[in-house]
Amino acid sequence: MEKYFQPEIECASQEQIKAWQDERLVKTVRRVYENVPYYRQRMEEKGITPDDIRSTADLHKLPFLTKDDLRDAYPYGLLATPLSDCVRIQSTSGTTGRRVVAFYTQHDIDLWDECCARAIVAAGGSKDDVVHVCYGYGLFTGGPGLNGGSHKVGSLTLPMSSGNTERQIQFMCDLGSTILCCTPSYAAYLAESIYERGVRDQIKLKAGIFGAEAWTEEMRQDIQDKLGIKAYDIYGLTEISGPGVSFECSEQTGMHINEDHFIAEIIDPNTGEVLPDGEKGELVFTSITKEAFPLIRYRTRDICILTRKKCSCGRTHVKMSKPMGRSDDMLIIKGVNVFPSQIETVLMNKGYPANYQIIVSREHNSDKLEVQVEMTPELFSDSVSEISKREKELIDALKAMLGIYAKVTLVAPKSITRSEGKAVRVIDNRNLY
Ligand code: DLL
Repeated sequence: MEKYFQPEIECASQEQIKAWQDERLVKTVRRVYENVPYYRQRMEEKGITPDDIRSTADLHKLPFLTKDDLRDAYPYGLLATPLSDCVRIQSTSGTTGRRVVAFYTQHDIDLWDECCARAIVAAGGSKDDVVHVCYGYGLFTGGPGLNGGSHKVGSLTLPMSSGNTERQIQFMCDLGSTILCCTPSYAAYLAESIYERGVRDQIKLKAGIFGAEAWTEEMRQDIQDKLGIKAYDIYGLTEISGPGVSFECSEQTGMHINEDHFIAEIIDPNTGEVLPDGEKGELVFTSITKEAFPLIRYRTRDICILTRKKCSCGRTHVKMSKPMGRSDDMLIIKGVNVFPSQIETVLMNKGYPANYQIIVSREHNSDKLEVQVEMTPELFSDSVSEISKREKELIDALKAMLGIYAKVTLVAPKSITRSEGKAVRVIDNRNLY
């Protein structure tokens, strides 16, 4: 049996899982109430104390936490341990200004690595594998998470980070990578490049662990066929630790949530009402084993379904479907989280009116972002060089705000169709959900 397949935990009975969750929830709530003034205040506003939380059945009494709360509490407001006990910070991608930062003690890193190790083992990984990690390293959690998981499993780890496709393929051939970890769009791009170079027979890949963005079953099939591998989904978010909150097993029909560390709920995004298993709604997480940055009832904005059907792999932890959309307007472009409001802020700061359209597409497995911006009659110009200068200015300002390139097209006044209802700001042609 592989070291990080932990049947005593991953195949535990429902009663055992509930017992762990009950005990850990009670402890976590007491600890955050005592150590984090933010939580204490929010609980007091609701008229509850830790004595009111005796088991998971009382979870619904606790207030939700949102990304805005995290931004308000930036940077240290939700820290539940002394800063000197923390050994790492990671951050969500793409947001500037008040970012969301997550803190980790060594214990938190160990648990996170363990979650990623479970994902690697579920994808067939062992100490004999060469795990090729081309998620980004740095503040983004993808690289560090899978890197840590691979070390725990004892696999040989290639910390490639993203980019430099030529070198990725060369190392893959020379060093015999067997498990590829990256975003599904980069996997598809790599597959295409490997095909084009005619080196498919030099590749020893057997599995891929792909996540951080939405991808379809068609895309999975395409990557599997082109690379001759099994492609597994992995889910997570920085706020709750990073990748490995849930992961797919050999059945490839949804991702097992590590229920010994996280309690999952599905709620109606409009009313906040908790929905039964099998119903579609917004996923909410409570972390019950984290020291530095435990989040209680954190609203992920990801829309999905939870199911507890028996799984052929033997794992008993609840499964979440692939995210089927978001309950906010966040886009994930090239793996970077982008809010339309950030684009609007840039345009307003540069004196443009709020008549714009964001067009997202996917060409050759790479996301493309275009912003069409209407000029006012005052800004309008017949001079091509004047227009290109303004477009370049906006491209630079958007790059500074979002961290990624956006093509900017200035269009004539009144040329963007006006809507009678809500303005259609985003046209996403990728059909991801
Ligand atoms: O994307 C962590 C991660 C890294 C997950 C590597 C998997 C692999 P954030 O940048 O904080 O963290 O973005 C989190 O990405 O709320 C989802 O909307 C989306 N997301 C993550 N995994 C998946 C997935 C990382 N497998 C946000 N399918 C989440 C669809 C995903 N969406």
